[in-house]
Amino acid sequence: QADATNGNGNGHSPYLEDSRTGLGVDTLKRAIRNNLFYVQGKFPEIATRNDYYMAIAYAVRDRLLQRWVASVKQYIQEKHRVVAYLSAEYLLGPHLANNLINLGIYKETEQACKELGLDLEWLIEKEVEPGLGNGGLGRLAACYMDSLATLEVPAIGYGIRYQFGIFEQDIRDGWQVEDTDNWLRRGNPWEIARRELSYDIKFGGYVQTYLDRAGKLCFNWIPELVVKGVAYDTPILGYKVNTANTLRLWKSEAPHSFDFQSFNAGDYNSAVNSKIICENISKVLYPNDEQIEGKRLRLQQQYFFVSCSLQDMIGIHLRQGEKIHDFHKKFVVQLNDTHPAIGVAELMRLLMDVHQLEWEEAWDITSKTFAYTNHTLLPEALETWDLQLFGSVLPRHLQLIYEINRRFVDYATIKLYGNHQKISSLSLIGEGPRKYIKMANLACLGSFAINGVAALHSELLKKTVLKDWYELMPHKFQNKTNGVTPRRWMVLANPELTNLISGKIGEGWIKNLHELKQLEPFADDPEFRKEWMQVKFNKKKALAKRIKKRLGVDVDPNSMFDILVKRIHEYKRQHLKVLHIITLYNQIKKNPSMDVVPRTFIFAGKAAPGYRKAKLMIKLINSVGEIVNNDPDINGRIKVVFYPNYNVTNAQKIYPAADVSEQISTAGKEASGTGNMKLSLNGALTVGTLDGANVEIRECVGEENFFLFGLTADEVAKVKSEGYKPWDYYSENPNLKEVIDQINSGYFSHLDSKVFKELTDSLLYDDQYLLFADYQSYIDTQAKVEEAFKDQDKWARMSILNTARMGKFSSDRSIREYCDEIWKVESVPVTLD
Ligand code: B1N
Repeated sequence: QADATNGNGNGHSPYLEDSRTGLGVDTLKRAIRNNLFYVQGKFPEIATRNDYYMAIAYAVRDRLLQRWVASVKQYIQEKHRVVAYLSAEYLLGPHLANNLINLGIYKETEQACKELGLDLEWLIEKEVEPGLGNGGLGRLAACYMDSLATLEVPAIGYGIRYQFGIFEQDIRDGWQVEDTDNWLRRGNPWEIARRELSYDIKFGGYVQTYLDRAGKLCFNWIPELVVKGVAYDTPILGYKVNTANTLRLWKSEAPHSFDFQSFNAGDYNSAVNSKIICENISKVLYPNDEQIEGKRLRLQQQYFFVSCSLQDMIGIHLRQGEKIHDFHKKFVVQLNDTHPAIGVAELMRLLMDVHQLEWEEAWDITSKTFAYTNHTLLPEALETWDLQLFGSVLPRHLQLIYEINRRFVDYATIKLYGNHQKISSLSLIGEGPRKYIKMANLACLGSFAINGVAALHSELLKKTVLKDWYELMPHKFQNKTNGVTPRRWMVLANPELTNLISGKIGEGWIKNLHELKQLEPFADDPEFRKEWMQVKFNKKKALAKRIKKRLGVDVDPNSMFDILVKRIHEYKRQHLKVLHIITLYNQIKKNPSMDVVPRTFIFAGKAAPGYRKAKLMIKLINSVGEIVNNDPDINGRIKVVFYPNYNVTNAQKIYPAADVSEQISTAGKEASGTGNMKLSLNGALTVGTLDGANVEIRECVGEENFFLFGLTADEVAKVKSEGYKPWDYYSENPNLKEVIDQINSGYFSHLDSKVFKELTDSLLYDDQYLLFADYQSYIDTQAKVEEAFKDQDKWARMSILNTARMGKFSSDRSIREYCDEIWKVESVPVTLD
């Protein structure tokens, strides 16, 4: 038999590879066949596509487990310092292909499948991705988990195992329709339930105060509800290393499957009810990106996963025979925005009420444990909790926050010599018609480091929302510019470009993205440019095929693919893009024979279900598309497409096909952006404002390879302070006026002039995000884009230089900086025995 392999499947080794760890083709074949039989209980004649997917997934999982067990074993035995990343969201994307790449067995598995008569790619497409996040923040957490493992840093990601992730989006009659995301429907081969790892989490009730025998004041929290949190672990493997870290997500359950007291008393309904209430906590992800909803359930979710996680960390620490006093030496806890900021009060509670430490020591440990990343300046995204609501869910934490605040205000009063305005802005508690808790302030006070996610964002933080904190504690403030993992966003999403690049400069860039710099000389090589553009064309052709299949719309892969994909939000200004499209449309209508570069405008993104204007923006895009795509005067020269259900899976198909990357937020509003990085890495040229990480991308790729437009953040602030009047721009710019009047006339809505009124009125009379102020600059810049695209050779050069100069934007670089400058953790190479 050809089962004896040496890991390359060539059968020359004298020993038989273990079918659960071996990496050779023959061994993989054997593993897949075995799994089909012993895990799925099927044989080839009756196996479904899903059976085969599962058989392969379990084969890969076995190989992950070997590395995972080795990693955990080594961390425990050698007592390493560990990073705990706390995030309410992880937008992982499909696992199978990523794990094959990181294991280094994509080719071997492809071959094994082929020999079994299977198409690996077809099976990969079968995977339902875990959509446990909204957008950039959740995806960043996923990239960071990949980089932590790749850099061999001991780390645990903690979060929530939502039963339903981000909703699935469908478009009907141009409108967004939401459907539930039942991602666990067919089971999840990538997780391992850890039934034995569970914690009781209390909610509501009241706090008893008493003196113990030594006369010490003690607090006893008597809850109204107790929920059990059960750990579900997903191994996260690094790229071509043995390190596999843990992503530990908590599922909420009832402590007993029934409330037997009620059940025996005949109250069946209330018995079942309590089970439902408990399970509700991890039931569904809140689909609001950067728009907080002060709902009780959301606070319960936050506390639930944070308390489980901190109890888990303390357990790990104490089981290693260490002292509670050294907790902050074992763990550093990164707060991914304020969603887990309740951890500051919870660690105080655990240290004092459970582990009997005194206040001073508990605070010393707590404030050496946490670090806080801020992800937004938008006022509507800054979390606050109504104090009454907060107290009814977390009565003990309310007491603790009052005490933390009392001590802090005393300190601040002396430091600030009684500057009341400043002190009240720094206070953890806001006053108004109703009192509220300010989570950003709790995070700032309880953390030893505070960082923004791009250079501009970190500067603006210090000047605006966190100004008072910066002045009081400047030493805490840092910048950590975001990054993305080249494994998923190049190697996996764009194997063709990966091969082209590696053929010239080797594979080192996959782990050290700065090496892409070596591509620069090839930008002058006509042969390389041709190959480069051929890869781009093939990716465009593949996307065009998907568009045809999904939407029935024909798009020409020779046209410029102009791409705007991200969550739908007014500040991201998808409607500015629409104004450009209509302007172009009007130009062609007036001069149908004009020489215009054919363009395909591709939009994608979800709107929060309760965000009316965002949903209206989707309708507007589709309505404009319907007219433009079918107008004989246009004759297919411009096409508008809204690709439904933007998620990681679809993003992997879209980025590689982009010629133009639209990054057009109002300057000062997008904290960083990460889609901007993925697009440029895949050779798209950016049209962008000086916002978020665009600023740094432009610095790196060179201003001659970036299409800049619009006001700067400072100018935006100035225009606003001087009393911005959008109407003036409207009345003074005939093209703009024509576009707005046309939308208002019902031209794109079957003559119904009311459909888009909410949107056009908000532009004409408010225009918070300064679309009108940036309109002409945007139109002029788009004309330059068009000119540049006409010279395909020059375009190819610019495209290559974009990729070649993206080295900085690897999440490996970001994580290195976090490790060195915040976490103070070191790499631990894992050895397999
Ligand atoms: O975080 C990303 C950044 O690249 C984006 O610029 C930023 O918009 C995004 C509340 C958020 N900020 N805030 C959120 C998400 C969910 C939620 O419930 C806020 N997302 C961002 C990564 O740094």
